Amino acid sequence: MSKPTAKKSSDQKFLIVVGRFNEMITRCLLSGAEDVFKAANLSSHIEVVWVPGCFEIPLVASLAAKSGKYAAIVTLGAVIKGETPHFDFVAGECARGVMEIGLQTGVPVIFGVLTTNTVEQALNRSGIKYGNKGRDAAQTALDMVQIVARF
Ligand code: INI
Repeated sequence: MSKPTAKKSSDQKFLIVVGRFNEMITRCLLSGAEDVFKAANLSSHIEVVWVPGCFEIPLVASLAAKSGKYAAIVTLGAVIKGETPHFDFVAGECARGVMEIGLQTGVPVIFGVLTTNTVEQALNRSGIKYGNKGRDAAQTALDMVQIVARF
């Protein structure tokens, strides 16, 4: 039986799941991610789905990963610490869910979710001062597709 061959990058689809909560920031993350796919001539290979917040990201990423349609899934969001422990649940469950989906399905699911103490820290990491976490996540997706294809 012949070994299954990895899809050519021209056939690969990528899904970006982005949280609408803190939308001013997550729009910047999305734009950074889109720039990376554009530079790789893969703009027409991405689909974007908006979800209400980071807590909803794992369910959608799980359904997408199990569909077998995507070479990788990029998750983007911004969880900013407030006065209650809500932050810990949202950020923690999102991170746990994202990791589990990758391990269960073998589809790279990239954690491009900012978890910061302040809005300023989030802005600085979405293109203002310290790079753009969305860009990094998209590049990681492209890298991980190559890496998992080796196995
Ligand atoms: N969702 C976020 O994406 N970021 C946050 O900072 C945040 N805070 O702080 O509450 C947040 N909450 C909403 C959450 O993701 C769910 O949408 C909501 O709990 C409904 O399930």
